[in-house]
Amino acid sequence: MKFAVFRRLLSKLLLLLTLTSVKADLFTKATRTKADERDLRQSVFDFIIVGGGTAGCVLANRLSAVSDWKVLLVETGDDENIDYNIPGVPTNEYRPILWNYRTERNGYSCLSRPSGSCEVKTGKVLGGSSVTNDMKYTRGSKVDYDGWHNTGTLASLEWKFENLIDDFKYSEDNGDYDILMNSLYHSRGGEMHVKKFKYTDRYIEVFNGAFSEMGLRTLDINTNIPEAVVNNQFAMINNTRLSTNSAFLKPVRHRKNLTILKGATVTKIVINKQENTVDGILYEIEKGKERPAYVKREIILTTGAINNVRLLHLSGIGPKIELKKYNITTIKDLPVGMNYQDQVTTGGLAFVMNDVAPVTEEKITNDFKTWFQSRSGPLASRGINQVSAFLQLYENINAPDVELALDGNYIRSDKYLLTNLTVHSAEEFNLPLPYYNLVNIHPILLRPKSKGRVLLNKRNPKYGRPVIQANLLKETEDLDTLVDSIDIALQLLDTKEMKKAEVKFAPLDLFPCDRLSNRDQWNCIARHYTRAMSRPIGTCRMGDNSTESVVDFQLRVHGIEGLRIIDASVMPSHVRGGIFAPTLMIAEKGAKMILKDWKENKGHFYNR
Ligand SMILES: Cc1cc2nc3c(=O)[nH]c(=O)nc-3n(C[C@H](O)[C@H](O)[C@H](O)COP(=O)(O)OP(=O)(O)OC[C@H]3O[C@@H](n4cnc5c(N)ncnc54)[C@H](O)[C@@H]3O)c2cc1C
Ligand SMILES: *[C@@H]1O[C@H](CO)[C@@H](O)[C@H](O)[C@H]1NC(C)=O
Ligand SMILES: *[C@@H]1O[C@H](CO)[C@@H](O)[C@H](O)[C@H]1NC(C)=O
Ligand SMILES: *[C@@H]1O[C@H](CO)[C@@H](O)[C@H](O)[C@H]1NC(C)=O
Ligand SMILES: *[C@@H]1O[C@H](CO)[C@@H](O)[C@H](O)[C@H]1NC(C)=O
Ligand SMILES: CC(=O)N[C@H]1CO[C@H](CO)[C@@H](O)[C@@H]1O
Repeated sequence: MKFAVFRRLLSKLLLLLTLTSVKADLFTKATRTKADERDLRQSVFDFIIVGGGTAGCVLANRLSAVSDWKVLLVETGDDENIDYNIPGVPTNEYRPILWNYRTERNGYSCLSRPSGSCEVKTGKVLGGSSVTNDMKYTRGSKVDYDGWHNTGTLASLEWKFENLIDDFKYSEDNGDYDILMNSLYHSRGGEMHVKKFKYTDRYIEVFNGAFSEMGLRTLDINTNIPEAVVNNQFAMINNTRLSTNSAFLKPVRHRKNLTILKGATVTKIVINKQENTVDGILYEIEKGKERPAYVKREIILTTGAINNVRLLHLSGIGPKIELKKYNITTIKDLPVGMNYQDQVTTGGLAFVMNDVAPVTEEKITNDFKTWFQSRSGPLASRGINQVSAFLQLYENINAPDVELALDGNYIRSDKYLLTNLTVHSAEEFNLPLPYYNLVNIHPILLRPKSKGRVLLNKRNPKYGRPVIQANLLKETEDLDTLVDSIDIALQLLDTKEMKKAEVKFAPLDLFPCDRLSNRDQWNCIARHYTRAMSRPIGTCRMGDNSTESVVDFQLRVHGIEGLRIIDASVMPSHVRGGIFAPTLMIAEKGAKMILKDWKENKGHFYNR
């Protein structure tokens, strides 16, 4: 079996996906009648949700449950396709359903990545990044949330961990009994089903065993513990990816009070300058043709930490000096785009498995058939991705600093060419995840200190890619933590489990770091082969006042009435895990705040 055949197979799959999404697009356009559009123009919505991503789909469900509220959801992307829901297929590679952004070149990180910058890819499809992410369900640690709380600000008490557990549990439907036993943290009956994969393979056992041998216990990382080897739980049902679109939106699409507009990009939030209230939005289905939609109560922005910045700046909400450069009149001077943070990792650390049987095209085709017919087989798994180790490197707090995340990849079997294998080709997926003979160990820095910012595109502010000055690894402390964790990862090779299974260090081509040794070499590798995790936060952070934050602790934009931001961008700092589950929690909490405000304070703060 030749390498080229595998690539062809994967690109065939990609092409198939592209074609189906194009078809879906044509179909929606053809069936969207003139009458629908007139309806849209003539109606005034109680709520407009901008962005149908991870948080947006949850909010659309919760708000449209109130029968006298009319809700509009606007999403740039199109419908989700069943092909995106095969657990073994990495959707984070499907360009048609991604915002393909890059960080700015900075001279100290991402140095050997194309054009000296790192990719940042988030989802552009109904369900957003919950369709393109790794599906892992991790919540982070108590200290992270407690750190969002400001002593002295009563409203921020809501964000202490003890006051968030119920918001996590509200949407949870946990399918693993060993995990459910801890009922302080877990529950059943919500829309978001999470579960471990049943399917396992030899190397999942080997890595689990090796981490255990190193002293890590197998525990549920969502119970506020500092260290563990984790058999991950994933957002899935019946061995099928469960995005927030599938879990929250699809079941309520029939609601008459809910209008979903796909393939439409919001280009402006229209603000009444005299009263600092929102009138509505402008959106485009075809480039350059703006159409309005009007709102009575609130607009809720959920386009994520990068796209929120573009939209707010274009609408006159942002740092005055920045907006002035584009001749945009500032309506409210706020630090929108500042405080950008992303988790970070590095390529270059990989292990090889020498006795993996060659994978044939026939086998893969049969495995696809099996998955479609019975939702089982290897594609009903995420391969080695199912195992992670959370490590506490320093003793100051009771929480992990690094997650060692494992990514499997298949390299053609004449493996002795490995010395010439670049970091890039070691990381590029050739086959679905369950087929692998190389494992990249990605040490993820969970609480990066480095901060950056997002700005409008200089030449094309409206349609161009936002400028992401991510400043990854700017703080040397970040680099030190990453490299410290690599030392621990390398100890894996000394375990009996790894030796017995003949797992070896993969000598990748690490130019220009190949001449260095030890710590100097890993420092060099991390600066050259940096990877952004694409878990951006912070650009619309919550806080006390408009000098330091964009929204208050009720997620209302400072100084603009009727505008809230409810997604990952409001997080002031990272939590020690992924941000999918935290974003769900933020959406639940935000929805509760909206319901409460309109019930109790009607006729007071918001009534116009
Ligand atoms: C490759 C990858 C793997 C990840 N893996 C994990 C993981 O395993 N576990 C985990 O916890 N986290 C993971 N994450 C992170 C996590 O999934 C996301 O950060 C989180 O889901 C973000 O949610 P959000 O609601 O803020 O934004 P999104 O889900 O990205 O939603 C934003 C939505 O707004 C739409 N939109 C943008 N601009 C406009 C506009 N102008 N008009 C209309 N619509 C617009 C977008 O198309 C998108 O649908 C991963 C992220 C990536 C990219
Ligand atoms: C802003 O306006 C000034 C004066 O009208 C003009 O010279 C300048 O080119 C404009 N800049 C942009 C980015 O449009
Ligand atoms: C799981 O999916 C398979 C294949 O579509 C289907 O036959 C089966 O009924 C599903 N099971 C559940 C519990 O939904
Ligand atoms: C590796 O690459 C070098 C330079 O490109 C080449 O000379 C060498 O033959 C290659 N090694 C193998 C084993 O292919
Ligand atoms: C704004 O809030 C921050 C954080 O609470 C505080 O340090 C700062 O002094 C406040 N600034 C003003 C002008 O109130
Ligand atoms: C404003 C509006 O359209 N309200 C309708 C919402 O849906 C309920 C029941 O589906 C109708 O009774 C309302 O008229």
